[in-house]
Amino acid sequence: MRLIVVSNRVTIPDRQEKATAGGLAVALREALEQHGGLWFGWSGGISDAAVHDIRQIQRGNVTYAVTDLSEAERQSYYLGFSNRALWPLMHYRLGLTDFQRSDYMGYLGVNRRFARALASLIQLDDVIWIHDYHLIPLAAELRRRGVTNRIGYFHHIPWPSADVIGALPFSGTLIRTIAAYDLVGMQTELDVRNLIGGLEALCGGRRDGQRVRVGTRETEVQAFPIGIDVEGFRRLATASTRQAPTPLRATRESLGERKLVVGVDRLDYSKGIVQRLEAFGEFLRSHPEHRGKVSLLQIAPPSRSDVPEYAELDRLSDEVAGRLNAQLGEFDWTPIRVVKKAYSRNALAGFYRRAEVGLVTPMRDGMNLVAKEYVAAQNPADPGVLVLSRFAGAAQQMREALIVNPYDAHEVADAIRTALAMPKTERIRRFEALYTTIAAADIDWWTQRYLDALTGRAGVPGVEAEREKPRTGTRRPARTAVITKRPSQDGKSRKVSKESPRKPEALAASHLAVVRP
Ligand code: ADQ
Repeated sequence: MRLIVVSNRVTIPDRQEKATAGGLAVALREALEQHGGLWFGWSGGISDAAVHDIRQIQRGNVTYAVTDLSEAERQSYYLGFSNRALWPLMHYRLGLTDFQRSDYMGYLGVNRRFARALASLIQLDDVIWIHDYHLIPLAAELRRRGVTNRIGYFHHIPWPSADVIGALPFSGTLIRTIAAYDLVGMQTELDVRNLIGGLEALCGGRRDGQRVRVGTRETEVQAFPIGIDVEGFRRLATASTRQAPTPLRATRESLGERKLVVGVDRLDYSKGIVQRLEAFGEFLRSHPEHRGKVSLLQIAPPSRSDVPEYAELDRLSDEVAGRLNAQLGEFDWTPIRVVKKAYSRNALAGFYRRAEVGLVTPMRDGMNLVAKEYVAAQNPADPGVLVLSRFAGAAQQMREALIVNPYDAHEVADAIRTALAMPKTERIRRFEALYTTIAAADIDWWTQRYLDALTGRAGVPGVEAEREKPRTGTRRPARTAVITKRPSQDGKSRKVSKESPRKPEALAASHLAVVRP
């Protein structure tokens, strides 16, 4: 079997990239290396000759096949339909959803062009794994060209109910194309239910357990909550205490004894950054004893700045932080620091570890990897506390976080106070439970479980048992919940064999429940 991964953006690895790439990019690359494969998508570049030009670059046994977009395609497919219609709609923000017919046509056009190019590269035994909302109709376009291979889709962001999706013009036609996939992966059980409900309500689909029949096609919809490279992140964070990257050293020096609350997000309205700043202001107003003793560091690199809503958010976050600092700050204490740049993964790991509170309060999020990174980075002997929005997919797994409603500034403010005052034994208890959960369902577990389901290997006798054995020569041994790693109080991790209290499969079932530019 050869694996083909398709995603909106493809980054071709160079020597440096390994250190900066996110867990998902690395995990997908490893899956491709394991099977030999092809990664197809947009190069990130713009050129007028886009229509004909597919560049293939070989790295080991992985081929990267990329194409540029024309400026018109970038405007309609990427900035327009993907990021001004689908993104807000999928995040339950109907008011921000801007539908233009010409954008939708551009979106369909790019999917058609990708399908034409990809179809010529597909071999008989290839398994194709398509990622995210930019590419929903891609499988249908491939089927029209006679591709009969197994094709899977993973949807990284939330999927709202039929009522919300139904507001999008042509939503029935678009969603119907989902049925061209053999397997559709969602982050949570709520997303699964919403998608199946949408297929029933808008496309006349008929449900049979986890399978839905639409017309002549049948597709399977399942939750696969995405994880991170927990062990790798833990190692980065531990290393940061010995050898701190420069930004971290400077932050430590300027903070002194002060406590730190940290937020890390792309600058995106779905992440609730402005609401979080206001909640921190509320915390300082209602608990004045903390003034001068704690600061919020919000790291928020701008993304999609060409979309007006993002430019407005950029302005608003500066304004709110400036106002709160002016109202509440002292000559020797700045309550809120907003830093709008990207950091290396080791610097991020170090910031997380230094912070007594991780503030992850999106208004809506498919999963939210920052919540998992924050936990992975903690010192097991003296961990910080995660405050987590109930509207992040991660909240379905990470029950021992302080779960909050991000729309309620008072509730978030109270949670910050509770987190800062939490006794060490309680912090350790919560941390250990959270760490066990995220280590059991890490990024390798996710990739393997999805590919097993897509290739039909899931449930085949012997496959599970084989996966429980540590695989020699790989980065991380645990594929299932049964064997996992737990950090000991000395900061080193040791392997624990146990009957997991929460097998990931059970987690996914029990919940109502590619780093992108
Ligand atoms: P995103 O919306 O990009 O992903 P998220 O899950 O939070 O959101 O992942 C962001 C990643 O970017 C994290 O790994 C984080 O460390 C990194 N990052 C953020 N700020 C950074 C900075 N300043 N410097 C360096 N790195 C930074 C989408 C969905 C999510 C889903 C993921 C994966 O919106 O809900 O969890 O896909 O499926």
